Amino acid sequence: MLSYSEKDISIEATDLSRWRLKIDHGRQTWHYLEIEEAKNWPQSIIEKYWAKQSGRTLIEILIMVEHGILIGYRRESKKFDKPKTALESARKGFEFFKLLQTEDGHWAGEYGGPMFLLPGLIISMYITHITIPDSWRIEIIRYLFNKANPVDGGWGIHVEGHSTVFGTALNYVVLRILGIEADHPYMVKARATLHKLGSAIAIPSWGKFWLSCLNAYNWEGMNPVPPELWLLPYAIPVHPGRFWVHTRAVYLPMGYMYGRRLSIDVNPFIESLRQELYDQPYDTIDWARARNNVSEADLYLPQTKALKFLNLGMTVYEKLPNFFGLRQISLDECYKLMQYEDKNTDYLDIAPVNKVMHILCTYYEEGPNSEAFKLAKERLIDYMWMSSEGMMMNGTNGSQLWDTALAAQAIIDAGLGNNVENHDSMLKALEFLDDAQIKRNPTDMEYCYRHPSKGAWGFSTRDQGYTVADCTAEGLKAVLYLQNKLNFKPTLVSKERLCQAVDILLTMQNDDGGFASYEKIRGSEFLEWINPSEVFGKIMIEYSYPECTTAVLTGLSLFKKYYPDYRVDEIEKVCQKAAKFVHTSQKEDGSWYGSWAICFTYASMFALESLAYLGETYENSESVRKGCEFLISKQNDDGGWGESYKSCETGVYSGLDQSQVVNTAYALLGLMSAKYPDEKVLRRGIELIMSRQLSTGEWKQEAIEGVFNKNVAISYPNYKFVFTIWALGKYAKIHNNPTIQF
Ligand code: LAN
Repeated sequence: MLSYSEKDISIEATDLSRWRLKIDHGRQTWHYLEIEEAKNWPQSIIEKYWAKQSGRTLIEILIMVEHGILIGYRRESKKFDKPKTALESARKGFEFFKLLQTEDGHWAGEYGGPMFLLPGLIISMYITHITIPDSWRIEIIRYLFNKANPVDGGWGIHVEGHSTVFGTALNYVVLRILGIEADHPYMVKARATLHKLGSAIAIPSWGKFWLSCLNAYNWEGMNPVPPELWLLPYAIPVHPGRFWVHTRAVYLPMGYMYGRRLSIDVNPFIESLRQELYDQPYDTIDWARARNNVSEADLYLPQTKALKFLNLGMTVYEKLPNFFGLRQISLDECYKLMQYEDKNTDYLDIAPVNKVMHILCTYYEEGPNSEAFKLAKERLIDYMWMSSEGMMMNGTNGSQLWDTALAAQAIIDAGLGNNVENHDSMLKALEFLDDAQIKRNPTDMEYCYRHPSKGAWGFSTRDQGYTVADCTAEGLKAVLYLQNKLNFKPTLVSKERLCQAVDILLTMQNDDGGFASYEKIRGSEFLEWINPSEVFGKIMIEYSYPECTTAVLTGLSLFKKYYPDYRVDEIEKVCQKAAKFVHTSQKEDGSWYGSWAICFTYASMFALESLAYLGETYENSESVRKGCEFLISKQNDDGGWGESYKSCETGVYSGLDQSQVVNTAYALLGLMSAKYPDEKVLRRGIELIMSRQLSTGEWKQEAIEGVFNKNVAISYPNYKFVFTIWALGKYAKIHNNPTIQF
């Protein structure tokens, strides 16, 4: 058995001191520079393995060295005495976090976690003959070796998950494409795990798709994804235009590839993969049976009867003659919609999964020398993130807007925004928010099933261009904070543009009063019965989410305060309906379920904050009292809170014995919004956060923070700064900055 303890030392790495993050209007691209070039460009590091040992991200280290905080191996300069008060701790925390702000005013960060993104990228690059730069190759190998499960050598659906066929088979293929031999000890171990889990036959449908493109699986082994679905009238409940925006974005190119059964020609390498991935000869595989074969280790959502029935129907349909040339007509329609997606997002596409599928489709449809293929290729780098453990593919092209909007509010709420030394940082943040607001609607938006976006903010950059309800609300709030709560009153975003953001939000409320993520709910929940993904929950349609609803509720309420003359009655009505949703979505035990970060502590923080905006506090609201009691019941003996991503997976609170600064901060912020009367409880939480602060002012990376689709964890490394500083500063404000002695 191989020891993984020293794996990062034995694995080849690039010279980490030569990596630089380039910033351009929120765009983040990592570059591996020549030594001389690197010398002239700040952000340099000295000790390459230091990062791994300290648990810091590469960008944190690069910046620390640049600012003289980190000099040499395991030595830190600019130390400070342990803060004695919560305010001092917040101030020190921001002193550090401020260094991570990029020159255009946003906070950059890694956004990894899902382990099914790199495979799509590398398989697409392999098929379309895009050269994989050597620096990427080395660092992706290192990342995957670092993230292999130490026990069995496999990979899960996300970095903290158990090994699955989806993760193991696909990342095994990535490593093979990148040049690792099949008899490498890591590969031998991973392969053994793969075979134990059921071999690649039992890979979930998205994996069947990627392997089929490679000709290492057979399209017959995949349940059909007929592109003709896009030709149905929109009135039909299963029209894909009604699906959740990400689901339709993925099934569009998938349908195109499936519809054409596009695979590369078999070559000796593919022959070899066909032998390695299966525990039986490739020619003997019964593909019809393989369609519904998914490993127990992977299965999150077993197939329903409705899905089995639909699959059967579609399989029969696939065998029928191609009436009226429908196949070609639907392929043309799919490709046209893909072109809209490319153009409307400046070739970024909504997320990494459809991005890399588009690369394949464009290659086959327009060829490698086409302008479209060239433009699409240039945007791949936007998804790559270089970390101290190697290179990964981010879950989006970054979390720029989201992190910056939250950070600005945190700093101002913490009472640090007016400190002279922070003026520049606040002004920069406002400049970024101003720049990142989306200034136009998508072209032919009705035709391509898009929600309007003029005046909205998205999750990452303006170019990506997708409206997100809570990002618009947090962007709006952050601008209102920055333009109204600072003594020096900077103003960059006009009232007209703030009103545009409000206009968008007012179009997004669902009938139940709640707000979803990107648009209003368009389909019936019954569509979940035909969720074909096997590994993701609740992806077929939009849902009203407590986090999104509460963000919009607080955003609109704050806007109304500063601009009481704009659409007040409508805002009032929308807020009342939203408030009702906040109440009805509260669970029996007083908590709220969070879908986008972990989990009950996260959503309860948002909910209690929004109820406070409505004047509901511990003293006067039964609902708030129940919310507080829920939080109190989960406080650990050390005064902190710790929640596992399992909460999101199972829907039942799952605690961690080891408190997490991030969960602790969420709980404290919720309790403080509620005006929870027992200060001792808060104080214990604050003490925990302060005790975890390092001598540089930062907090160490702890467990992964975010989640999506019930089953996938994703990291938000900036949360360990944003929410801790926010909680510390708010506590100091409320409790008059009492001295805390250690
Ligand atoms: C995100 C990230 C941000 C997140 C919040 C703004 C925090 C949330 O409140 C609303 C939903 C949203 C915008 C969101 C939706 C789903 C995303 C885009 C992600 C979790 C990041 C990655 C994920 C995307 C679906 C990953 C690609 C994978 C597929 C299964 C298509």
